[in-house]
This record gives sequence, C-alpha cells and structure tokens, in this order.
Amino acid sequence: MTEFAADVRAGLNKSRKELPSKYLYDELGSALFDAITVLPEYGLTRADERILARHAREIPREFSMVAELGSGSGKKTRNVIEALDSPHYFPIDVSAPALERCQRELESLAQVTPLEMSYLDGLDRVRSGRDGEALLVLFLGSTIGNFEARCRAELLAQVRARMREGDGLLIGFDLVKPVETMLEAYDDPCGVTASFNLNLLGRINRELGGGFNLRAFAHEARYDAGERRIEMHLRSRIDQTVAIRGANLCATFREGETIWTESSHKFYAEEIPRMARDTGFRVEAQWVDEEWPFAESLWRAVGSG
Ligand code: SAH
Ligand code: AVI
Repeated sequence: MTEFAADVRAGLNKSRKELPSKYLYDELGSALFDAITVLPEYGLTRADERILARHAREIPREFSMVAELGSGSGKKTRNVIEALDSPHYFPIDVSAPALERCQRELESLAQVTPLEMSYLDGLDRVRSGRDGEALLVLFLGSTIGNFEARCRAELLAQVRARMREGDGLLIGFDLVKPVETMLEAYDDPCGVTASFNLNLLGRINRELGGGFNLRAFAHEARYDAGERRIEMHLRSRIDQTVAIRGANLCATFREGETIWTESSHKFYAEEIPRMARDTGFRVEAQWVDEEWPFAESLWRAVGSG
C-alpha cells in the first residue's frame, strides 16, 4: 500500500475523521492553490510578496545557498533570489507540477535544483551536498501555520538540526485579524477554496479508486478562537458509505459528519521571538505588512550552548 493509501485509511478510520493537508497538492490542487493566491479575499500571499519586494535587499548577501520548504510555484521567491548573489536554489516540495513551475520561474536567475521530497528529507539532501557555503532556508506564506503547536516546534527544531550556526531562516506568519476577514479568506464567494478542499476527495478517487461523489460533500471553514486557527472541513451532506479500493476501506459517513483536512494557525507578532528562541534561533529582523497583518521574520541559527 502506498503512503497516501495508508494515510487515507488511517485518517478515515479515526473517530474524528481527518486527512493530512499535504495531500491537497496534486496537479489540480497546486493549480487551485495558485488561483487562491490571487483571490481578492486571500490577502496573505500579496502581503508576503509586498514585504519581500520592500525588504529582500536587507537580507545579508552572504547566503550562497537557498533552500525553500514548500516552494510551490516560487513566484514570490524571485524577490529573494534577485536580492542575493546568484545563489544555488533548492526548492523542496511534494508537488512535482509546482516544482516544474518553480524551476521555469527562477532558472534564468539562479542554478535551480528541484527536490521532490518532504521538507526534512529535502533539507537532508541539501545538507549532504554542502561545503562551506552559508545557507538561507525559506519557509514563506505562513505554511508553518499548517502545523499544530507541538508539531510546529518539533519541525522548527528539526530544521535547525539540519542547519549550521549562522545560517538564516526567513519565515512568514499570518497574523490574527478580524474573524470575518479570516473566514472569507478560506471560504471565498467564487468557491475556489471549496474546490481546492473537495479536490482531495477527487484525488482519492483518481489515485486510489475511491467512490466519492464530490457533490455529496460541502466545504466548510471554521475559526477556533481558543486555538487561533482556521480549520477546513468537508461535511457529508447525507448518510453515505464510500468504498476506496486502493486503501482497502469502506468509510461510513453520517449526515453532517466532517473530515478535517487542514488547519491554518494565526499568530501574534509578539510571540515570534519566543518561538525562535525555543527552537535554536534568534530574530535578526522582522517586517509586518500594514494592509494585511502578516509578519516576515529573519532568524539566525544560534549555537546550542
Ligand atoms: N510557499 C508557497 C506555496 C505554499 S503552498 C507560498 O507561500 O505561496 C504549500 C506548498 O507546500 C505546496 O506546494 C505543497 O505541495 C507543499 N507541501 C505541503 N506539505 C509538504 C511537505 N510535507 N513536504 C514538502 N512540501 C510540502
Ligand atoms: C499553504 N498554506 C499556508 C495555505 C494556508 O493559508 O493555510 C493553504 C490554504 N488553504 C486554504 N487556502 C490556502
């Protein structure tokens, strides 16, 4: 059984059904994510891009290697690559179509070595081919918000463990804003985010021989104020049973029952320095967009003692 099949089986067998958000990004999912980034309601990407366009030149030019975690199509990254001296760029992403777009976008500016891998495997690969170069790791777009608090700290510590003292991490955090604004960003009136979410069931049908009727599920975005996170769910409109041949599974859904597909945590700018300290970094610079509260933070890896 593939990892995807095993994760689908495990997630849909839980009493509270869930699917890992990394599976949202097949070819169609990556294209739909790119459409999300230009939605009027999803200000996050434009905020990130404004900050990079204004401040990328303040990043020290010493970094001759750049590794990007979850590069997607790499559009915003252009600002960083242009600000450095022709760095060797390693986009790391599980989505092959996103990596192809990223390579096309940036190959005229840098040597690009795409790595179709998960974050830490990709960083291991970058580390294994490294000599004395200074490394800048990019984790843009608040993708760190897609991790639960405990996994987030663990991931950052694991990223730090693959870096050397003095290396940089440029990391984006979407900040808390009025609930209505956040909900609209994840439930746009055009239905692009709904399609992005429902496509996960379509992907299960295509790749695992699933029998989901996508019209029998509805996209739902909720805000959990205590956890400061937007959650995406897929709500079953009816009582139904769905067979997924490739996962050797028959999943039963009650009307109203949901599959939890993604969390997007939102942050306060003031909590970022502690997060850096707790995981082996210190904040060197931090910029906040005025129009759409979003923080870009430049961290330095510090020694463990
Ligand atoms: N950094 C871009 C894209 C964000 S979308 C931006 O800010 O706009 C998140 C990207 O991370 C997707 O391209 C997805 O395929 C990738 N991704 C998700 N989980 C991943 C994982 N575990 N390992 C590597 N890439 C992952
Ligand atoms: C990639 N990630 C930061 C996006 C987010 O905002 O959590 C994914 C996304 N999900 C729905 N819209 C965008």
